Amino acid sequence: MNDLTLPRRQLIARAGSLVAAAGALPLLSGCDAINEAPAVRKILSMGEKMHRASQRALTDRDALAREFARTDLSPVFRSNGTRLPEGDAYAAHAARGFADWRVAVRGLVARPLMLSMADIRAMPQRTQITRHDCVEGWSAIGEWTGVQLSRVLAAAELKGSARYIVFRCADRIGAAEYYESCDLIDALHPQTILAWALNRQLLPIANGAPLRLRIERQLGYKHAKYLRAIEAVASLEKVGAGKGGYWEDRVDYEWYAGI
Ligand SMILES: Nc1nc2c(c(=O)[nH]1)N[C@H]1C(S)=C(S)[C@@H](COP(=O)(O)O)O[C@H]1N2
Ligand SMILES: [Mo]
Repeated sequence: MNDLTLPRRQLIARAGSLVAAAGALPLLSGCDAINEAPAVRKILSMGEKMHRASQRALTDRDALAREFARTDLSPVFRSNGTRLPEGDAYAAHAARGFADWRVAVRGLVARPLMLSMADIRAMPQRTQITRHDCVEGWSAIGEWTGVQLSRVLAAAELKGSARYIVFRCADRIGAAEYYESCDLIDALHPQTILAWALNRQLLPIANGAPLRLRIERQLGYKHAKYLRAIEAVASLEKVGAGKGGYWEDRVDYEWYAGI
């Protein structure tokens, strides 16, 4: 089994067991006296430090997600959830190459925006090769290009009262539109981008055209596709049923889906 297919809990367990093995080595000698030797105590305390360091690395909200090389790209980046939003309106936008698509930036901002895809592409761009982990147990590595969400929020002049960013999508699953949200740590994280290209091609419809969120420190369901609005709010209470996301409100998916 390679890392691509390992569920995140196993990855975390694996990282933990490497650290545990380092800490446990001297104990394997089966000799109590050896534990008293300064060199061994030093090794043991190194294990402790490594353990603390690994905990920090696994929980540090500002840390960067791993970025990969082009040679690591998955041959196919599969799609999941909605693959084609229903309805004539979306079909008409797709037929026009999303030339008239607008993404609203609204809520607790001083300057609400209506961004065209041209507006978004005219801003400074970031490209990143990252691994997408779906809670259903598959992963894929893709190259994403888009604008950092932090730039869009800066252009809209986020107000001091904003605490969360809500993402509104153009697709419905059942009766409800898909939606997601994150806090400002993730919203302003350098790898959180609004992506319009996958593997240097325009984003396919199945993967969220014309614009989708990449929020690399979290699981797949947080990466809202088919973005039509970005809303700054002070609380998630009045968003959906109050848990901050389509799946969070319906099944037991966690709102903070850290990988
Ligand atoms: N709007 C919208 N966004 C969505 C979904 C969806 O159904 N609708 N599915 C989510 C899930 S569960 C995953 S794993 C990823 C899949 O992204 P992909 O289709 O590019 O693989 O999109 C996420 N974002
Ligand atoms: Mo997913």
